[in-house]
Amino acid sequence: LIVALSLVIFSCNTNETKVFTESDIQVIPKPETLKLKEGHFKFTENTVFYVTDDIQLRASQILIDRFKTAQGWDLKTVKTQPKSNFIQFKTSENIGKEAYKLIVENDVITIESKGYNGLLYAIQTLRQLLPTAIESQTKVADINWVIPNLEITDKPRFQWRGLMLDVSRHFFQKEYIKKTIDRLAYHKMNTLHLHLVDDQGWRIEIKKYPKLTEVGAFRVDQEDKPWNGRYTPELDEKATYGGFYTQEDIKEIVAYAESRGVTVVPEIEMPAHVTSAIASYPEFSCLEKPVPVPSGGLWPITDIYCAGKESTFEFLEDVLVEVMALFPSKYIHVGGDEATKTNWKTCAHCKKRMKDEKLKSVEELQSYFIKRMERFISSKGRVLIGWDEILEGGLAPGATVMSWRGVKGGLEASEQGHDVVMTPGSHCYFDHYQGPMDTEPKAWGGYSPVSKVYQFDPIVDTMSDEQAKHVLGGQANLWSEYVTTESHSEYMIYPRIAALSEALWSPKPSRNWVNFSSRLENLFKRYEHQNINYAKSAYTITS
Ligand code: TNX
Repeated sequence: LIVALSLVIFSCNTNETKVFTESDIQVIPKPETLKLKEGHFKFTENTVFYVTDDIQLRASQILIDRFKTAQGWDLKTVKTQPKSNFIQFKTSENIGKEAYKLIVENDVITIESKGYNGLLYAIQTLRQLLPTAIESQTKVADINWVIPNLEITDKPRFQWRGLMLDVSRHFFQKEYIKKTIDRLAYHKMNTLHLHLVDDQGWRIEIKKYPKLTEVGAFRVDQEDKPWNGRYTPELDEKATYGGFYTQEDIKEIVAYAESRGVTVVPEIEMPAHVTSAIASYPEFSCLEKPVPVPSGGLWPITDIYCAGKESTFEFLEDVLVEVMALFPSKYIHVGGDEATKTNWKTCAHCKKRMKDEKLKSVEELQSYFIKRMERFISSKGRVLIGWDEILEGGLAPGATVMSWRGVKGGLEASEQGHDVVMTPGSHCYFDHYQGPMDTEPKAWGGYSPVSKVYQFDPIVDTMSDEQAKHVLGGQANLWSEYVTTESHSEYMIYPRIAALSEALWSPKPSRNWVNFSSRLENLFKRYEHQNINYAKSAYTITS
């Protein structure tokens, strides 16, 4: 069979014989079907992109930029069909939203897709079919830019293929976010969830409440330090560590993501994990006492939003109005996790609310809180998504659940007919260790090496077909209590994201760890060209 699949290609430059076999095709995530054929296409200085609309032009630009940097070529786009040596595009209605077909022949490459993402993914596949030097950031010596003739049909298994970046515990610059978006698209991932609010920092400018960023975006210590919970005004004066995105920054990030086929989902935490907001506006908490913005991964923290006062809801609705104007995403994440409800039990406003609304427990009060936000968000035509704690005390009617405490929340929500995104800590927490603890940088705990991430399946065996239909996909979460720098963040993300991308994209029967890990070496070369500080510890893991 291998002999049958092997195709002899005579390199024009060197006259050397190059034999292509299926094992030379190292694309990650693995395409749905691939057929090697006889012959090859060779990119030259005269290769042109035949484009008939703007999105074809935009997608082509990605490859044009690569050839410009890596080879110094200025590949052209043309509007009339050339005779040979070109890439052409076809729009097809009989293909999925993110699907594509890629046909490589001697003189022409044809890309068929329905929408922008399919087109973009075909370009990313072409990039991965080319020699690794296509990723070079400097001009390389002349290379034989040959791709074997082939036919690929490809589409994602899941529609939600995400990564969450926690930019609260540690702040990451806009440029890093944009870089990460490029890399998500490279892995055919389509969702970037930004955790913009947590105890340790409020990271988005809200015009109506300027103190959220003036006060809430800065703290004294960068590192994880014990905090005594007492307010010391001198600390505020010294607060230097922090940062936030202006609304202009957000617009830039969202537009950039859109051009890379990535949706940015904002998370505005509530009712807990909000010390940064309470430090800015203590009146929205039950105790109304000033608190500093704490450092590190402290939990539990008892200061949360007051669920009794109307002003809290007015504040949150005002915030969400500004957030929704910036993020076109269908989903708006409201957190909802780990709310320590100690203060709610003694707060007069909360007690009155419980009485008025006939709520029997503080869990029901949290459910009331989230249901109110869900009504507001759905009245604006958006969908509320929250961590699986939003199930407690009753799930809001239109809510989608992000299952993080294992898959239990996902099972329960899908059983109730709600959509879910699976992100169990066991496989999807990129703040966990990925190699031996004594040689890896300090991590949150847990052990999720690349091989384990690869085993992830958002569909749980015990799910009915009906439940499985509610599984939108999966996501990795990189909490940043211990992740202080961009290079450390990269270290935690790559190559685990490659394993996740294949788990979420490729047909389940084609999943094979040995085969995947044999393709990793090639990806690592590409990461090196892209200056990504990937975790080399993945090398040592073979099973
Ligand atoms: C739990 S996952 C949290 C985060 C922490 C994380 C550490 C979730 C919804 N909440 O606040 O950063 O654990 O792994």
